[in-house]
Amino acid sequence: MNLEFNIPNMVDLKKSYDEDGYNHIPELFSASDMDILNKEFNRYIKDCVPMMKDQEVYYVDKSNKDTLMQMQKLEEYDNFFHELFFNSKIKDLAANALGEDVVPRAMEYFNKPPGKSNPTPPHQDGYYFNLDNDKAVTGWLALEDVDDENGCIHYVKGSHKHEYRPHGRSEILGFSQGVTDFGTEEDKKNTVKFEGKAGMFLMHDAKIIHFASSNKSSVRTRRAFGFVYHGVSAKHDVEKGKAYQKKLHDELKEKKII
Ligand SMILES: O=C(O)CCC(=O)C(=O)O
Repeated sequence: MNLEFNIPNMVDLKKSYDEDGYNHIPELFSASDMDILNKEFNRYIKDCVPMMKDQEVYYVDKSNKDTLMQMQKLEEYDNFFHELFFNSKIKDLAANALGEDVVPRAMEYFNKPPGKSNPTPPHQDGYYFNLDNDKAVTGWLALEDVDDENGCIHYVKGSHKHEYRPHGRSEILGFSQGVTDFGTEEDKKNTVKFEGKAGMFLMHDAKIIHFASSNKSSVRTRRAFGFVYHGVSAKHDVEKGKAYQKKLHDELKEKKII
């Protein structure tokens, strides 16, 4: 893999991860490496998306392929992305954040197509993960410039130090649950937004509250990869996860959303 990872001091990263609940690396990849990644991803869309299962690919409008908005398990369909997820410094960053070796769980794609996207509701990933502890992280790589207009990520700094907040059905495709009591003074005070260039990398704790607005642009997309890793100490209740996914899948099928 011919990519150069621009990684700051790992000890400092660990310290800020523990304190804030996330890492922010403004330029993990240079503009030229982002060109390589985006070319590989365009190839992926052409060659691999047609092979994916319907529950792994979500469209805002499934009759319009230009509205591709979310994908799961990219690593299973392509060697380049398998390597990026399993054997690159992104995995080292996850292990550094958690303070233990990690197991890759799923590589994801998050887009907000112009004019049609939903907001990302405030949520805590660990609420969906079905783990017996909270040892998990999600890496998030901006594939293009992100800002207020196209829906950059916001974290509630330090929220990983508290208990899970109550979640309820959000009715937003791809984010079936959201925090129901979000918006307290503490939430507002501690919210930090992450505008940045293509190549900006974030890595957040399973318990941190995060969200993004919809894409308000009529021309820009808001494309990003997600990289989910568990710590080796976390046990995944696979059956519980599958049962939830099946229930969700059946509901979405019935409503003709997927
Ligand atoms: O890209 C987004 O808007 C949401 C991403 C997200 O929720 C995550 O990476 O856990």
